[in-house]
Amino acid sequence: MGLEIIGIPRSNFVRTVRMCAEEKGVPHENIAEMPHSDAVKAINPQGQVPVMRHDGLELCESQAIARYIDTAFDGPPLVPTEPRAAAPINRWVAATAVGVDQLLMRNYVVEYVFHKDEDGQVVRTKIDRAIKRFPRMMAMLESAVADGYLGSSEFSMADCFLMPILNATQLFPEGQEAVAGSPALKAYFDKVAERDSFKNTAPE
Ligand SMILES: N[C@@H](CCC(=O)N[C@@H](CS)C(=O)NCC(=O)O)C(=O)O
Repeated sequence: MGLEIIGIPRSNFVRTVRMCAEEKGVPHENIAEMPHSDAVKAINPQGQVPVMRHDGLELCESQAIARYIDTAFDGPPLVPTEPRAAAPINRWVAATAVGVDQLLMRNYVVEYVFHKDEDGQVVRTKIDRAIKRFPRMMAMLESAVADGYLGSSEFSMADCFLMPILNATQLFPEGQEAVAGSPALKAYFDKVAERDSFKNTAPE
């Protein structure tokens, strides 16, 4: 059976693993399941997306899925094989999937999209706390992309984790302003956004 990536396309982590598949040239089917659907919980008891199915293997957790796609298929490596070259990529994959995602997605984008009061107004408590931490986050990312890509002078798996987050962050005013005010980060985003892997995984 071919590669199935299960989870709604607007999830940043679903887009990450789809970008990995695209970069490797691996055809895949995206099955747009919501988190906590029965189909997702059958693979991940925590109900989070993405989950993956391939040739009898079922897997959850975006970092595990990305590494499986990278190592199980032919195509350009998304993490260098040489340990010292791999080290910064692994560092930025982890930092992005945890700390960057927590601030920019969970405490900002997700609050804008899902946390509304009974009149349908966005509840800004967490958002207002999050945006105070934007300057330090943007400064960290600005210096991390100084060599052209995230922690590297070459495209890697780390970029597949960061790009969907940066894209979603810029859908809201403070996020757009923060990225626009970080020239290296904005130039990085605009450059990587030209890749087919990014374009072909855009949520409808
Ligand atoms: N550690 C998980 C996190 C995945 C995650 O947070 N997915 C979000 C969508 S982007 C989700 O399923 N949220 C629903 C929930 O946490 O209940 C991974 O890397 O796959």
